[in-house]
Amino acid sequence: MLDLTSGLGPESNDDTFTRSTFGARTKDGIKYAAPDAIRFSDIKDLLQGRLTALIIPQFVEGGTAASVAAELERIPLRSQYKNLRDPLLKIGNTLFEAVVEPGSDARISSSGAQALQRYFENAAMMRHLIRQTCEGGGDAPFDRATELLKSIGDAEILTLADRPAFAGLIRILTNGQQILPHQDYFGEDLPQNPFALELARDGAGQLAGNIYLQMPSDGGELVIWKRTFSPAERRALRAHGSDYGADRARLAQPDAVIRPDPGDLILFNSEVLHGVERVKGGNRVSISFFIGVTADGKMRYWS
Ligand SMILES: O=C(O)CCC(=O)C(=O)O
Ligand SMILES: [Fe+2]
Repeated sequence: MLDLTSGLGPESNDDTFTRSTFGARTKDGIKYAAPDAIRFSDIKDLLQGRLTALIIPQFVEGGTAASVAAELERIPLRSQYKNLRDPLLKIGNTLFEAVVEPGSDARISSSGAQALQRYFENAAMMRHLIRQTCEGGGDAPFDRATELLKSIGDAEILTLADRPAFAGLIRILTNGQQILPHQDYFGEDLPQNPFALELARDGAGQLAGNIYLQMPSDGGELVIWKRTFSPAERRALRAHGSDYGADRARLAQPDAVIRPDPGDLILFNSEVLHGVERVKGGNRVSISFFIGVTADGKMRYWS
């Protein structure tokens, strides 16, 4: 039986700004920066709401992003979220699925130990498969993202009961699909875990990171509302027929609508409400992960 209660394991504001400007530029709470301009203070700014999003344009060169997306789309081992009705395709398994009961509101799975055992076995295999596949396209973008985090602070894969989590989920949204507004927070899935307790402290929090490999011709924007709704508020806002997301019609205008370019890496606070606009004309392929940041500055990533 696995016990998850132990172990854890220079800038400017200006109007002449363009996305391709090197160094760093901030406009309307969105910071665009080259990889070598990223600092741990940017992570803090995202956690504390001074920044809505941090965009690293062309983190993966456009041609590489396209070839990696094409290679990844050939992997037959895809799955859908076991605990969501929406048929969202992905390669790799999320911790959320392993610990949360299908269709529940963040209740821990009763088949917990077995599901977790499978999750950890799958994690190692899938990380290997995805890395191999990406290298076939000439690059391993997720490894580069974790190298970037390591260059700015203490960043490691999240471990649970001394076993490494899976990180670097491939998400494929097909024509007509969207991700409804939701919040992602480790503590809601595993509230008693020591890492969850660390993330609940003042100055700690959770970011989402996505590397966009392929974008549809229309739609697929990342949409962010800079506010957090309680579980009860989210239940009240829930879209008809959805077991996770809010009804857009009941929400105010979002604070940011970002259309990623292929190759961009974007970080934002996953604890605020966010979603993805309906995809039209082609698949949207991304590599998705979370970063839990503790009050003393440890960054632990998983998917
Ligand atoms: O794909 C995106 O732009 C964001 C997906 C998302 O909900 C997340 O990363 O938490
Ligand atoms: Fe999310």
